Amino acid sequence: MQDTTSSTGFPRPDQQGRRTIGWFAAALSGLSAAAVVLGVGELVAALIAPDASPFLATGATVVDHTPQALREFAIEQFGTRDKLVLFLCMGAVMVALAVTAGLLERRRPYGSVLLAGLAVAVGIAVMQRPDATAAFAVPILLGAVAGILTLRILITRAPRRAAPEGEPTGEAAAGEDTTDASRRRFLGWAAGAVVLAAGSAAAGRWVGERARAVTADLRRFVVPRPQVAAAPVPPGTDPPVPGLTAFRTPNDTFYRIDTALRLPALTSDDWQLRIHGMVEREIRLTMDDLLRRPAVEKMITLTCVSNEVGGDLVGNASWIGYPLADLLAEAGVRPDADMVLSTSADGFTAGTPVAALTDGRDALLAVGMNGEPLPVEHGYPARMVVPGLYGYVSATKWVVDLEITRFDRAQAYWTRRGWSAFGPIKTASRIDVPPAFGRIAPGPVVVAGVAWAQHRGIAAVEVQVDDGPWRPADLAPEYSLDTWRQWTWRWDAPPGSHTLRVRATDGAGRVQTEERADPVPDGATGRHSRTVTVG
Ligand SMILES: Nc1nc2c(c(=O)[nH]1)N[C@H]1C(S)=C(S)[C@@H](COP(=O)(O)O)O[C@H]1N2
Ligand SMILES: [Mo]
Repeated sequence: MQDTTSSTGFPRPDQQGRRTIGWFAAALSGLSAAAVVLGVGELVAALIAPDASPFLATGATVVDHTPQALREFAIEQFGTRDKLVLFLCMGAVMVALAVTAGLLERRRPYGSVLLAGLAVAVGIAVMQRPDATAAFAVPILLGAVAGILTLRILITRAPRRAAPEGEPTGEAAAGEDTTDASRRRFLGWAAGAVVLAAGSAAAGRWVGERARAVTADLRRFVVPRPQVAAAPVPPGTDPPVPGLTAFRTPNDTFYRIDTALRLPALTSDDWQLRIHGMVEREIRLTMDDLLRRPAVEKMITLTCVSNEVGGDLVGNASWIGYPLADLLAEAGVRPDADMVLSTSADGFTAGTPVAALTDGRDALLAVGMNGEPLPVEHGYPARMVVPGLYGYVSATKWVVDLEITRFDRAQAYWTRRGWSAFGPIKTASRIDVPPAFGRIAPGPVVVAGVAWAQHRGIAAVEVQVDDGPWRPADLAPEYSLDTWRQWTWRWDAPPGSHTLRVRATDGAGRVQTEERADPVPDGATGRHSRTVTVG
C-alpha cells in the first residue's frame, strides 16, 4: 500500500514529495477517537438519559438479540462472568474498528465515515432499549461528533515521513523523516484526547453513581406507617366505564411537571429541611427527625396550572407525610408573615400563602405516594402537597428549605416569569369518553369524565348536547373536597354529528365559567367539549 498524504492529512496524489503517516500514529489516532466517542457518550448519557450509555445500551441490545443457544452456551461456559466476556468481546471489536478507522483516515476521511457509520449502528442499538426516548440518540450523536473531530485533529497532526514512490508504508520505516519535536507534539495531542475521554467517562460514572445511590436509598426507604390512614375509597368511586380515568392515579402514570433537566439526586441521609426567616426559632430537620413524628395519609388531587381545558396534567394519589401546619407552629411563624417560600434541591421555588398551610386543610410535607416512597421524579425524598393550589405555588418537589417571608418581599420561580403569585385551582371538568372524534352507534351511550375544584368540592356536573338544555350527570360518591369526582351521563345518542359539552359547579355553588382563558397567568378556563359522530 502506498500513501500520498498532504500535510493537512488529505491526500493529494499530484503532490510532489509524497509523505505518509505511520501505522502506529494512525492506529493511536483511531483508538483515541474511539475512546472520546465512548467517554463523551458516557458523560452525556449520565447527564440526560443514564440508560442511553452507548457502550452499555449496545451491550444490552446485543444480549437481547443473542440466539438462545449461544446465550446458554455463554452462561454455561462463563457462568456469572458472561457479562465480562461480552464486554471484552465488544471491547475487542471496538479496538479493531478503531484501528481500522485510524488507518483508513490516512488517505481520505474514510475513517471518519466509518466512525459515523458505527455511530449510526450504535444509535440504532440504543434506540432498541425498551425505555428509549428521542433523548437516547443524543449521547452517541455528541460522542460521535467529538470522536470524529478528535480523529481529524490527530491525523492532521500525525508525524509524516517521506514515502518515495513504490515503497510500502511499514513499521520499520515509520517516523524516519519525522523530528522528535513533531512526534512529541502528536503524542501530546493524543494524550490530550485520551485524558478528555477518561475525564468524561469518569465524570459520567460519578454522576451515574449518584443517581444509583439514590435509587438504592429509595429501595431501602421505609414509608412510615400513618397513624391516621386515608379514608377508604367508597364503592362506586370508580364507575365501571372503559376509558374513564381511575379515581386513584398510579405513580408510574402520574403526570410529571418540573424544570429539572436532570433529576435531583438526593438521598434520605443527605436530605435536610431548614425552616427559617420570619420565625421565632429556626428549625432544621433530618429525615430521622421527621420519621419520628406521627405521619398521616391523605388523598389529594394535584393539578398543574398549565393544564389546558380538557388536558391531563392532573392526578390523584394518597400522600403519606407530616402536616406542614405542625412544622410551622414549631418554628413559630411571626404574625406579619404571609408567604412560605419553598426551595428545592435544584433551586426551584414556590410561594405559598401561610394561610393555605395553616387553615386546617391537609397541607403535607409528603414522603410517600400511594403507599410507596416518592418516585425520584415526584420529589424523593420529600415534597410539599397542598390541597386547592396549583403545583407551581405549592407542590415543591425535593424540598429542602422553607423561608417564612412576605409576598411583598419575595418572588417565586414562576411568578418572576409572569405567572400569578397566587394559584388557587379553578373549577374544571373533562369528558373522557366517548373519545374525541370517535364514531359510536346510535342508542344508549355512557358519557363519562372527571371534575375537580380542590378544597371547594364538586356539587354538580352537567352535560349539554349541541345547543340543548344542560342535563345533570350522575356523580360518583364524594371522597373529599380535595379530590376529583368521576361522573357519568346516559345519553340516547341520535344519528348525526353532535357536540357534547360539560360544566361543573363547585361546592360553593359557583358554575364553571364558559369564558375562555389561557393557562397564563393563573390557569385556563372554558368548557371542555367533544364532537362525536353517531351512526
Ligand atoms: N422542584 C420542583 N418542584 C416542582 C416543580 C418544579 O419545577 N421543580 N414544578 C411544580 C409544578 S408546576 C407542578 S404542577 C407539580 C407537579 O408535580 P408532579 O410532577 O409530581 O405531578 O410540581 C411542582 N413542584
Ligand atoms: Mo404546574
